[in-house]
Amino acid sequence: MNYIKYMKRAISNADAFKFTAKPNPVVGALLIKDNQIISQGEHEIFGSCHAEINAIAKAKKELGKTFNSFDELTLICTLEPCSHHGKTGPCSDAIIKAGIKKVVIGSKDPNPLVSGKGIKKLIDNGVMVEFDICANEVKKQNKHFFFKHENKKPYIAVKIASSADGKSHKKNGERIFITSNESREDVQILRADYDSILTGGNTLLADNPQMNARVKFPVNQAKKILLSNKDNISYDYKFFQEADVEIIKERNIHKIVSQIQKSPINSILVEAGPKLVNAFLISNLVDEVIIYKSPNKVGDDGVNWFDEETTVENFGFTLESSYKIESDIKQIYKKC
Ligand code: AOF
Ligand code: ZN
Repeated sequence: MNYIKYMKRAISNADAFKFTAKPNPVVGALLIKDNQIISQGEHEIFGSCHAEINAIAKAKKELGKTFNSFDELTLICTLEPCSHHGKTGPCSDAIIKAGIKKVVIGSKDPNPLVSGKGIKKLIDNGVMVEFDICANEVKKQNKHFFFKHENKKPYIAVKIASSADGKSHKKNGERIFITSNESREDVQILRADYDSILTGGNTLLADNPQMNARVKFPVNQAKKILLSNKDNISYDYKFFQEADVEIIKERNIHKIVSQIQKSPINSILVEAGPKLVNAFLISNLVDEVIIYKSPNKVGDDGVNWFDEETTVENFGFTLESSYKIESDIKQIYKKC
């Protein structure tokens, strides 16, 4: 039987939850009998039931109507069913308990807690398993999740707003908006895509930023990470409002990143001033730089993002894509 069209359907179904399931991967599952879909389930919200569990629960309502026993059904799932006790119980146990005898998997789970163990458990319990059906599409859909586990580091992007003459802000601290309203709206959507947003104490004090994703769709908001070694930070800053904030005193960027790697976070968006941004770039741990560039100049009383001779290319980045947002330009640079 050709399972590809069902796998593609499960991938599309899962996509609806990409902002609410994170930092978990999005996962879709279908239970089919011959060429008929009996039920569809997805992992909808971080911490809630996994896709397979939702698909099984929905199918139970059909039992005795469209099918008589779970051994008549094939489970299609985009990710290897889990085998661990996380926020929920192991899906592989639930599949075995339901009596499902055939499972078709998109990609193996790269999470070391699961990787291969879910498949082994199913096979050891007499379930027929096929895997690597549209695996690349599943990886692309969950790129930060796969990146973290395959590269043993979170995906790190640095976002900056720059004037035409390469400035970040004014030397006298006067608050100015470098880029347009439309670019700042785009940043909201960018934030929605990340598991964590990281900034430094100087940006907190100078700008009092909120740094959450102010978008019109449901989002599991990013964890906020503040790098600061000050002991008496006031919690009145907007950054702390309705947020899960971690303050890290460590200064070594490699140590900070490996600490974050141990948490469920797959991706970090760095939104900070020139000092911290340059420290991240020098650490060689950054995977992407996003520049919102305005056509307006700030002039000599502005602070440069980079030293005279330093450009983002000097840090090993290449322009991958760019597009206009009103009068600004958004440029995406990747490591190559
Ligand atoms: C599945 N089905 O729908 C998803 C899976 O803390 P938990 O219990 O939610 O477990 C999270 C981990 O489970 C996650 O890191 C990934 O390895 C796997 N995700 N597995 O069987 C699902 N979302
Ligand atoms: Zn699971």
